[in-house]
Amino acid sequence: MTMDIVQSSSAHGSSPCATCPANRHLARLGLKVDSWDYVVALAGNPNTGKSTVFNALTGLRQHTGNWPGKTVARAEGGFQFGEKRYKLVDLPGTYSLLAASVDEEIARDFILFGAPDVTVIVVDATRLERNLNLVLQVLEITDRAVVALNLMDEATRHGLQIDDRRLARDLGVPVVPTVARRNEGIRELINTVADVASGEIKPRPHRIKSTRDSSLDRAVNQLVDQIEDAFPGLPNARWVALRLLDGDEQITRAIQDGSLGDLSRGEQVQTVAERLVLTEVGA
Ligand SMILES: Nc1nc2c(ncn2[C@@H]2O[C@H](COP(=O)(O)OP(=O)(O)OP(=O)(O)O)[C@@H](O)[C@H]2O)c(=O)[nH]1
Ligand SMILES: [Mg+2]
Repeated sequence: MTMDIVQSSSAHGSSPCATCPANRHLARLGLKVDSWDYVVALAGNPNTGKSTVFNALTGLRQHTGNWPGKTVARAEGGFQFGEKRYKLVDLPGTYSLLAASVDEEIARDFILFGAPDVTVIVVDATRLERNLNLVLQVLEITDRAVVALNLMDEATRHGLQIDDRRLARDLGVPVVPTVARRNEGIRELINTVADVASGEIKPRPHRIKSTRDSSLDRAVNQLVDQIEDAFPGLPNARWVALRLLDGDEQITRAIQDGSLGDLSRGEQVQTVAERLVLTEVGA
């Protein structure tokens, strides 16, 4: 059985400018993600259309399995756009990065420690205020984010008008309105993701400013040094330090038993690749 669906022509055409936005073709690679240039995470509150976006980009109808050691669904697939290959990871819905549930823990760990090249936050345009909570949390930890303002048809139906340009300005990251179920805005979304991945667009998210030389800053900096010594190469040591000061039990345990180190990108990506090979062999 093969689940690979390649629906459009290859990007390696004879176009004089294969990388120009207008000439970049999308090839849905299904499960064929044995190698990739960029990893893209799809995050968002539950039921905002993440999997619909995932399917539109990969051509997969649904691919779920178990995250290593967990019992919740995840999906991974690939697409090629222009000359680059992307691995797309569809994360469980989450309201915050504080990991109140196993689903949230998986999403959080991937966004924080999987070091995706781009994180797409799919938000429900009809519930913007609630959805922005997660957006702001994600923007605290990564610059490379794109907001997909999904369910725009529903928003319109409810008489809501959203100034997406103003939102993009206020957040400091690109915002792309979409109706994923009808494939609307998906091309703009891919273009934007590609430009953020390549560095052509450099988002500058607005962050909560800390006061210089506050006792909080001193405590955080001291902890960051210790965390980086204990777990060299761990991304987002500052976030870990803040969680420790907040008394987060999971993070405290992960430091005590050393499992925080396992969350670094290398191991996670390798595990994902191994599992994909197993899935394809077993399929
Ligand atoms: N009207 C409308 N419906 C949409 C749109 N995008 C997705 N949907 C529908 O919304 C529902 C949820 O979509 P999913 O893609 O499963 O959402 P999800 O974020 O993956 O959900 P979880 O994985 O449970 O967090 C489905 O019935 C989709 O068909 C859209 O832009 N407009
Ligand atoms: Mg889903």
